[in-house]
Amino acid sequence: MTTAPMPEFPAGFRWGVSTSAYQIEGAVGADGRGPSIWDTFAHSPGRIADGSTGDVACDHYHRYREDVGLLAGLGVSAYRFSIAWPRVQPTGAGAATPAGLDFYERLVDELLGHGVDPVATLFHWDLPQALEDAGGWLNRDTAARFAEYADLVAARLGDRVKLWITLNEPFIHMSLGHGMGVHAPGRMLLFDAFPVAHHQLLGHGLAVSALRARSGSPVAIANNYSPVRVAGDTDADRAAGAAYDALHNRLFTDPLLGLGYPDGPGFDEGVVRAGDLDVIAAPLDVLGVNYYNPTGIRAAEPDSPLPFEIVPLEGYPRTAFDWPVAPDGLRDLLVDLRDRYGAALPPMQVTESGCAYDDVPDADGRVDDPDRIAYLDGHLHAVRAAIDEGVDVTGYFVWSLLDNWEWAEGFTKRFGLVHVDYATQRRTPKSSYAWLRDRVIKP
Ligand code: IFM
Repeated sequence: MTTAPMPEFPAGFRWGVSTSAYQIEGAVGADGRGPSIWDTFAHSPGRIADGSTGDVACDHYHRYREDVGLLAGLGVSAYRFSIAWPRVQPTGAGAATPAGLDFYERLVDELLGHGVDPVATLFHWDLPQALEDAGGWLNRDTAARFAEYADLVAARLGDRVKLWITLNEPFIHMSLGHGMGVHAPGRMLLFDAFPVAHHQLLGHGLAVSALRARSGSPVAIANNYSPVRVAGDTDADRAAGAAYDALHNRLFTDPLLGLGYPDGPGFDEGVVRAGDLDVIAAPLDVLGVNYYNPTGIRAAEPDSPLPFEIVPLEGYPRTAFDWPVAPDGLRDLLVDLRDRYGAALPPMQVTESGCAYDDVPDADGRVDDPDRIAYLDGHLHAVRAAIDEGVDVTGYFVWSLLDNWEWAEGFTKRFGLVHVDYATQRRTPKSSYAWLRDRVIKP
């Protein structure tokens, strides 16, 4: 597939790919790992589209050397992975299990040996089940436990991890995991899930201090954003758009950047204690931006439990997830974040951007994925357009290196630059892998 020439990116721009522990590692019983909420959820009948679990996933725990080889072949300067909390603390408390940290130490050293910067996310949704049994993120104590866990990880890896990311997409963990019940732990609290937002943010702030005490490396959080496209022109439609924007785009970022919580649906600050907002607003070195698509919003029907209605956006190509392919949304998002937060905003890195397609090997075993190439091409031009408008964006990570276990969708959605045959664990780089290497990273 031919695409327009890729514009140049600033010197030192960080090219990376992202993954997460439960989606690729497998080996759920290895080396003393405890159960997480995703083990429990995936093994509960009816929760996962294809009935699968992450028990084996991409078997990355045993194949990490091969996977680091794929990273090195791609030419990325960074790899964003997540650390499974239940490998480090099987019950979410107490001393670290050395074998769990050993795995991440081997991975980090392998990356460094290939000239790839390790970027470690501490929480990508796999909470130790024992903490969930004690209330999970509804329980304020989980924030303190998270900081202890951060301290244990940084004590071992603080000299080698090049960028820390505390939480991945706390909005998704709150909304899908605790509001709607479609992700682990499967709670359906709707707007009563607000304490999950506050306690994740508090845990983030406490973890920032723990990381800074052990490591000189920069600290970030990876938030998921979705620019709002108001479908309709009534005041009610616009109010619905503002409510959704507060929930998805501002609930986490406003307090992180020192503005406190915005007004929004169900934002009951009864759980917020004196001093919490200062902890949460600990300065960040980088804001991680995960972007997939904008969201269409209009006013809700009068009997709706929600103050907005999500509507499909017409006129865009769609991925296999039925998500609209809208690179303009990424440019708009980056510019809007700069305009909204001004001097309070640290440099941004796009910590996830990618798409699912039904990629199948051809008779010769090759996997051609022109739609992914077009997707990445459009989104990279969007990042460049934002940089041209003066926005400080210093990196871009593709989601994902490998096809992997896509949460409630199981193995039915393939996001990888590398195809994985789950029966054999054979990895096959797709045409997008070669395109990214040859046209973007090492032109
Ligand atoms: O696979 C997920 C990832 O874990 C978090 N961000 C979105 C991706 C695609 O749904």
